[in-house]
Amino acid sequence: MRREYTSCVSLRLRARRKRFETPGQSEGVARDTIDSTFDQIRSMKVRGAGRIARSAVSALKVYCESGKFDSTKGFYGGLFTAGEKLKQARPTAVSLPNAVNYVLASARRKQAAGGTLRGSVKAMQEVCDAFLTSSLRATRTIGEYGSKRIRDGDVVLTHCNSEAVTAVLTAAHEAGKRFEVIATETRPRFQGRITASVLAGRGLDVTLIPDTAVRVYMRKVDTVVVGADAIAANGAVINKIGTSQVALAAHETRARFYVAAETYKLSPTTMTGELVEIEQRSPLEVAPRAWLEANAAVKVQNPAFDVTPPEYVDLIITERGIFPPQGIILLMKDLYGVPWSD
Ligand code: RUB
Repeated sequence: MRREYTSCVSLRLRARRKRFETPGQSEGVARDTIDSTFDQIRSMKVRGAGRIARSAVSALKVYCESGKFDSTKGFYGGLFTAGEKLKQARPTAVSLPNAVNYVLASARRKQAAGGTLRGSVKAMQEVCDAFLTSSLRATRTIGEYGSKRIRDGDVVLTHCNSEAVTAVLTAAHEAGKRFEVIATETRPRFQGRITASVLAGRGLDVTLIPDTAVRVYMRKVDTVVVGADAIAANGAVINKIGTSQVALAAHETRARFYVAAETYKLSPTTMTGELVEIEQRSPLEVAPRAWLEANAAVKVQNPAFDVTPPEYVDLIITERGIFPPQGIILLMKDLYGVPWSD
């Protein structure tokens, strides 16, 4: 479990399958960090939309700090190449391109404005730091806002492992509310065990259940709180596979269904009708190699995420306030502008 919290910066550098080319910069730690961060995200050693975003930006910061750059052009060129590579590590969590684009958009503006190499490097380090700080602050704020929605005596169900959700539940616990948490185990990667272990470690009352038991337990659940990898312009929520089944069961029993997500999980491209790509992962996460080989005629599908339609979502808790899913488009326009206006 400890591995789940490993910062990309401190990761042991590993053999690399794909090499990252850094124009104008010597060999070294920057390339290793970008490549190892890419691998850590892809292999889910770093996982969860928020951590993925911070991990990528931390790697860009290491790039800024580590090199002897030949020129400003070389520095920015390497940063753009690194950012573009990192964005490819996992397809669904929009936090990743949003976080990297935040850094790269700033780099484009600063490059256009001119300036010394030293000033450029320093400025980009500060941009990375600004993202990292505001990301952590956003999660804390969501915890504070979301905790007010948890009532004494509630039974709260959550699925997968989300830092935004654990922030909500921890803040409610610290505010003295007494409630019970049910955590689904979240097959095939069992992220629910992380949630259960983290919350129990903080003194919360937690029960771990198989995913297949959700409908049985939903009868006693008052509130569901889940995280998000992406939120579409229509308020649909893309989160760990199984979330939409949890939402259906909650809808049936009239349990409230809340989503806790930082605003950098809003997907701006969905404003113009783009769909969020759902990651398909290896069959080896579903069955062991020997079984797959013995049953070669069996096709295996392993989608990592699913889409919960807005009709099944009551509220989306962000650091900018709490919104019904239908209100998300207003927040998106505010943050990203109106896409068809330029
Ligand atoms: C993790 C997952 C989480 C969201 C939100 O999926 O679906 O619910 O990423 O997490 P995976 P957070 O384990 O495949 O990355 O609130 O921590 O950003």
